[in-house]
Amino acid sequence: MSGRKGVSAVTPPDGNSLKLSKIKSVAAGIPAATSSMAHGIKKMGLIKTVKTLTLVNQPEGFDCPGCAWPDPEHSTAFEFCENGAKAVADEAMKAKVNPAFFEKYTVQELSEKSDYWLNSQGRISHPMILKKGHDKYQEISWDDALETIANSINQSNDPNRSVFYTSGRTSNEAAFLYQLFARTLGTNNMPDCSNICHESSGRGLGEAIGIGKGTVTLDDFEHAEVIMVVGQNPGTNHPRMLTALRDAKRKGSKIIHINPLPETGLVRFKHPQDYMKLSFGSESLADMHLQVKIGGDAALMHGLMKIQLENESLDHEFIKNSTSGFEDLVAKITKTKWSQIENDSGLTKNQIEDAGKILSESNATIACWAMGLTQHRNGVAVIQEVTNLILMGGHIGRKGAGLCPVRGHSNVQGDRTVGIWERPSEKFLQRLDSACGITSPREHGLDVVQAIQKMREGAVDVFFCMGGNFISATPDTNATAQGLNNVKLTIQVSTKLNRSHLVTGETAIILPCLGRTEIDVQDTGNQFVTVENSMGIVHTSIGGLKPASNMLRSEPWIVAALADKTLDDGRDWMDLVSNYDNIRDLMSRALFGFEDYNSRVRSDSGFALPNPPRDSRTFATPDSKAHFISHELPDVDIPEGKYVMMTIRSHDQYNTTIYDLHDRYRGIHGNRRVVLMNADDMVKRGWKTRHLVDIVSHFEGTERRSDGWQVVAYDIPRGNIATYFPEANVLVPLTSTAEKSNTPTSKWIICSLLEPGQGIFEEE
Ligand SMILES: Nc1nc2c(c(=O)[nH]1)N[C@H]1C(S)=C(S)[C@@H](COP(=O)(O)OP(=O)(O)OC[C@H]3O[C@@H](n4cnc5c(=O)[nH]c(N)nc54)[C@H](O)[C@@H]3O)O[C@H]1N2
Ligand SMILES: Nc1nc2c(c(=O)[nH]1)N[C@H]1C(S)=C(S)[C@@H](COP(=O)(O)OP(=O)(O)OC[C@H]3O[C@@H](n4cnc5c(=O)[nH]c(N)nc54)[C@H](O)[C@@H]3O)O[C@H]1N2
Ligand SMILES: [Mo]
Repeated sequence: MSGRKGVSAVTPPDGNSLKLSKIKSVAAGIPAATSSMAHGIKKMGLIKTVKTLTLVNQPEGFDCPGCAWPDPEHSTAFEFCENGAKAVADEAMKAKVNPAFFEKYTVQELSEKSDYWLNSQGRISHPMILKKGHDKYQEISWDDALETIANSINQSNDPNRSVFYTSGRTSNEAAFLYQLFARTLGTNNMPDCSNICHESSGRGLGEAIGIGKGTVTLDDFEHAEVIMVVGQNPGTNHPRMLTALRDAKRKGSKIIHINPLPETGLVRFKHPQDYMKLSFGSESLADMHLQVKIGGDAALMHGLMKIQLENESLDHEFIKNSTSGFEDLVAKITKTKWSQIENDSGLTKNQIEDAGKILSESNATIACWAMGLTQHRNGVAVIQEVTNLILMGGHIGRKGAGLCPVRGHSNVQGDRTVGIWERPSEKFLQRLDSACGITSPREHGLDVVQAIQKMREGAVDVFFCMGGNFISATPDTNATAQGLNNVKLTIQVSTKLNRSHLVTGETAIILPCLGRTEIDVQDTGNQFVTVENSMGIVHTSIGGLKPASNMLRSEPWIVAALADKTLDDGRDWMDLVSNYDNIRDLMSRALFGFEDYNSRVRSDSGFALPNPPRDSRTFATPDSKAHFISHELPDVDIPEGKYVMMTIRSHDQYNTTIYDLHDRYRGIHGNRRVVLMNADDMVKRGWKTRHLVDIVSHFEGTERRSDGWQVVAYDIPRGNIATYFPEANVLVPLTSTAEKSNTPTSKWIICSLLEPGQGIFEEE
């Protein structure tokens, strides 16, 4: 292992005085407006803030780099969202990380800074190289940087010793070129952030309904009678979804919130724009909060299905004609005992009956979910249980009804659609091959966890990251660092500084790229890119700001220039990227659903990709039916004296990017190293809020430790605790992953809480 001496892979503590206030009861409102303006002005200045915020999600503007929630027709004057505004300000900030900055600090010194500090230093302005044995980054020309990467890839005797990671902000055009490059080279090693995010949704839905995507559009929310929001915190992570929920609610829809925490966004909501109409009241959103225990959702779904069976609220015709597996499901559900349902979910039969009744009376139910379901050992299974509940009432391919995995990164869904996948289907590869004149490898590539394992074995020479922050986003930080240190060359295409620039292979390169907000000029003039939102709508994104530095290159250009240097495949890569219409023409031929791409995507609202369950209630499964897939309930018992921990996002972060040290809605300010804990559990240990503890995680006889966390009494079920990602990633075991999707179980980590310095064998 060749890690640079003293480089810290784990985020050092930041912030000091922890301030606490009450859990907020109203989301958004004036505090949201002032918070986003303040972030904007601090980072961009007033004039740029106003200009930038008026370009977000407009037909002639750029797609918000925040989340993948769709925009209503792309047309309101100003689709306001506090956290979208923060994401934009963060990208468009004025400060620069330039060669002089890198001259000032060694990599080891930078690694002692917090993630918050690293991100706030500004936009990376130049290509940089960290040479073998050196401790500082130096400037390098684009040509030399690309030449170095091309040589390393070619010196490696096996294309499978190169790995190409993607984070979900990459445009369709860049992602398509990137996968074409990897497959022409001869590898499917394309792990992406989906592997650690919604992979369980893709896998679960693919098996059940023949497409790994949701089946609703924004319009369906207006016609829904019931909306379930399961394992998701939209007030923070998808704030614009609250507008859809409010509008649905005004039309009479009921909202059921299923979450171990009473997340503020779902309690009351105040649309920031309403102030302009001099309307000051807030509106309540969730009609019911089911405070399920972490991991208790499968049991809850069994309970809800029992009620549907008892009430005969079934779509018999749909079940008979369009599905299979119903009898098996009924047998399983009937066998499940109420005592187990109550024990595992932490809810009473009465509570579940009340929710079940609301569902029984609905003609149109939507189920939404995010990481609270996917990042569990039974992530795939529990999503199939939600699907079973929706299917039995025929709530699919019907107005106002359907399944809605709410995606994270703004183009994570598009990246997968255009080929970023380590397990591509034969159908996809055949069309790609014939359109592009290549023979793609058929052997499956590595996902995120497998890539880390291969790096640890020394089986990876080149690790290329298209965006993201691999070291901080992945599990078991120290184990992953050992893997990265084993690689010969690591490359990061980035906008902002992060820990993945510091925890590297023998040699490391940073390639600075344009962000969504910036004007992209190629040989034939200004370009736009395209993205797909969470509901399968493909539309344009056009940057409007002057680039942060004239040394930045666009992601499509970077891929094309690298392919041009690496491959000898006869393709004119530079011509493809000289006008992105050329890339889209090739995509039209190579991808299903992208026919006439260039003309269709130019319409104001873009176009919808085919979605058989939604469009025609048909299912692209081997027997053309939707599948009820039933499962035994998982074991959710927590060993005596231990806790189960979920790692979640605060209101002031975007994944590993820390905007600030607060979590306003949850009433936590100034410090992120906190453990949210049930007050009765604290009394049992004799602890008060701010008590200092060390956390040890346990998995299959192994332990990981992280010291110095403050306990905070919180409204969370007994036996459950919550900490923030990425600080807590050091505790997530590398091989604790979901069955079938291999997604790390970031919401189910068995832990002990110890007195500072206490050994694990000294537990009482
Ligand atoms: N501002 C902002 N926006 C973002 C992001 C961001 O970091 N910041 N990240 C983006 C990305 S990539 C993603 S994937 C999404 C993530 O969006 P979310 O999934 O909303 O993000 P998390 O903070 O991981 O929240 C998980 C929620 O699930 C709940 N939960 C945890 N375990 C369980 C369980 O067992 N059962 C149930 N029912 N609930 C549970 C938690 O209490 C929490 O409310 O947001 C996207 N949007
Ligand atoms: N414990 C725990 N771990 C988790 C999760 C969790 O809930 N708990 N959530 C998981 C989830 S859902 C996800 S999606 C992953 C996220 O994993 P990643 O996508 O790998 O991480 P991000 O923090 O989103 O990446 C941030 C970096 O992306 C770069 N960047 C930003 N915009 C652009 C751009 O336009 N182009 C390029 N090239 N780079 C850009 C910046 O340099 C920034 O520092 O983390 C996962 N990890
Ligand atoms: Mo995500």
